[in-house]
Amino acid sequence: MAGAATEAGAAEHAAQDAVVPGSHPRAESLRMRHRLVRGFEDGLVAAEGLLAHGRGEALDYLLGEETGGAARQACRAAAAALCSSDRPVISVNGNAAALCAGQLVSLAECTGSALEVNLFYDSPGRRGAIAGRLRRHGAKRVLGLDPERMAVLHGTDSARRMVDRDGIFAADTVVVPLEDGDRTAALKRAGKTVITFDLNPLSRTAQAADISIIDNITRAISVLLEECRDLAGEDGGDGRSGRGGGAKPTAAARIARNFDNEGNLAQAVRQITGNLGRLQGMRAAASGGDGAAATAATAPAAITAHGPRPE
Ligand code: PTJ
Repeated sequence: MAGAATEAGAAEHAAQDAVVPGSHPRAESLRMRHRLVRGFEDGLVAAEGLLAHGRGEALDYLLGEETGGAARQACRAAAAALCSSDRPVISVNGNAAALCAGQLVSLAECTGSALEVNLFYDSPGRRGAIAGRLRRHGAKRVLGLDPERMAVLHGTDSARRMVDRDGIFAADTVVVPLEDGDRTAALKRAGKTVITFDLNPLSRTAQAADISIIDNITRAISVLLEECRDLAGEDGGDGRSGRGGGAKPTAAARIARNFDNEGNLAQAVRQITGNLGRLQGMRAAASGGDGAAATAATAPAAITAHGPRPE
């Protein structure tokens, strides 16, 4: 049954992707746009979600549209945190569901996490559409749908404050992909470990989270899944076997605990400035200037993620 659902979900994505010719130099980027527009037409994605994707695209361009070392380290730490948590929950919004519903379901299965729909631009229709998409990709249970079971997460005034009593409210670790700001701080105040996917290393969410994966969710989710499967393999069981007592769980918990988010964000910022520096170097070289000097000038030694004010 779950297999048939997964196949239906995969067929849905394949049909959407087929519209973009594989030979196009920016095929992957166009496919992502297409998924979001279809997600909007199907009632999953908020109109504002399309704009949010545009902001993400610009940052992805600066990151070089590749998963850097910082993002890989963050994925390893996130896998360790998920596998050593007792009640992990993956919060799903419209953009995340449109871009990678199937992988979110796989991640939940692999790590024993619950899936909960939680929206900024909330409506019962969008909640239902997102839950339907997750189910078509094999999700057996989706939280965040029953108004009777909702509780208030204090410290944020947006619709995101309404969380499922059995889900985010009771969670010890929450994955919040493509988040919009103050909820991460509220989740942290409630004692939860927060993992985010965010292309913007300067965003409030990225800076407030415990583990910020600075990469496009469409790429990083596969890396995270691989890391979770690796950890599960090391433990000789599924992703959940990392929790409880014993030597391996302690190792996973230690990886998560020792992760330096601030240092990792600074590394992501260097990825951006390095790319910009290379570009400036190329320009200078093309116009006969000193490219090497220009590159060095634009790649300061100690960049912190706290330079410009986060939005
Ligand atoms: O579905 P809803 O109602 O919950 O609304 C979802 C959006 C995304 C509209 C809402 O959360 C929002 O407005 O978010 P923001 O404030 O635009 O923040 C989203 C963050 O995600 C920004 O920092 C973007 O750079 C980043 N982002 C956008 N696309 C991606 C991304 N990060 C990773 N992968 C992406 N594909």
